Amino acid sequence: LRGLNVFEYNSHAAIQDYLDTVAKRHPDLVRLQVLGTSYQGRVMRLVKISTNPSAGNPIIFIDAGIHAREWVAPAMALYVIHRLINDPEAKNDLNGVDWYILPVVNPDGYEYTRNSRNNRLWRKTRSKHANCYGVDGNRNYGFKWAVSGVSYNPCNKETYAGPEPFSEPETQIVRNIMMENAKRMKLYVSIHSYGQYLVYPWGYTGDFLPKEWKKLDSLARAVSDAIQRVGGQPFKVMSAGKWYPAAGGSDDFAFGAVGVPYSYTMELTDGYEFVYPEPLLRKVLPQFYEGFRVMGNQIRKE
Ligand code: ING
Ligand code: ZN
Repeated sequence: LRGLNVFEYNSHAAIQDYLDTVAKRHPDLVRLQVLGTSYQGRVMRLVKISTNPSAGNPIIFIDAGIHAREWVAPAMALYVIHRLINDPEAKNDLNGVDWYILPVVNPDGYEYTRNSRNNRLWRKTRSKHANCYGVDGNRNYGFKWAVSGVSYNPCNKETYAGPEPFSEPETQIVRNIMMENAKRMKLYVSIHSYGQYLVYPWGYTGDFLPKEWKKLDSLARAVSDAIQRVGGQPFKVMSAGKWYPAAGGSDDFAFGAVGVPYSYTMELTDGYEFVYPEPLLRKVLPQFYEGFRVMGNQIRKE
């Protein structure tokens, strides 16, 4: 693995090196697409894993790390890449499904939490608005933007929605991936931490559910069951807005604006808040992988 351990928290640069390595070793399976750069100029690349890119297979799109401090999320995304590429048993998971993975949506924030002593719990991007830094990427998407659960104050450290929808280059990049692949994109998961929740639209309101909520709910429960079967912790399954209403999230945008039929926010781990112990990754990442496998199976048979 050329110096990268998937059971550790890796830097954005190390992750990029790893992606170069796997793309070089598996040109038949892996393509890297440069999407643009973050506010501070870090490269953002989409990992496309497919045994047959020209078949027009349904796409599962996974992103992680929109919130800087949620380190287990990029680790999970990278682990999914690792399994899909290296595990002979995971070859089944590649049948008839294309996996598109963006492991670090907010690389500026991620590096900020890694490198500055006092900011391990930074959440937002690192753009500058008024005299303060950062936007909550998961309040910045342009569907029912800012109608609930946001701050309008650029200095709010948690939920500042931004001056306008998609003010951030990082959320623009994710929006573009979704729009460009809208027809084939059948499932979207945004990985976060923490709390062991698997939630689906709507996030902007808890007053009602989308009419397709039963499909969303039952797949989420199947994912949770699979994780439990291998000794993992089950997910609490509900609509995001029933948990707490907040608008401008990526899952609502995917579902409501792009028309992705299955759309989720996945909150990994519980008991350690945002600072999940690195030694436990070896145990939980393989458990969570079983959940992604169930998602693949569902999309394949639709
Ligand atoms: N939680 C998400 C957040 O952005 C969420 C989940 C989104 C809940 C929208 C409800 C509505 O607040 C974390 N951990 O970031
Ligand atoms: Zn989050």
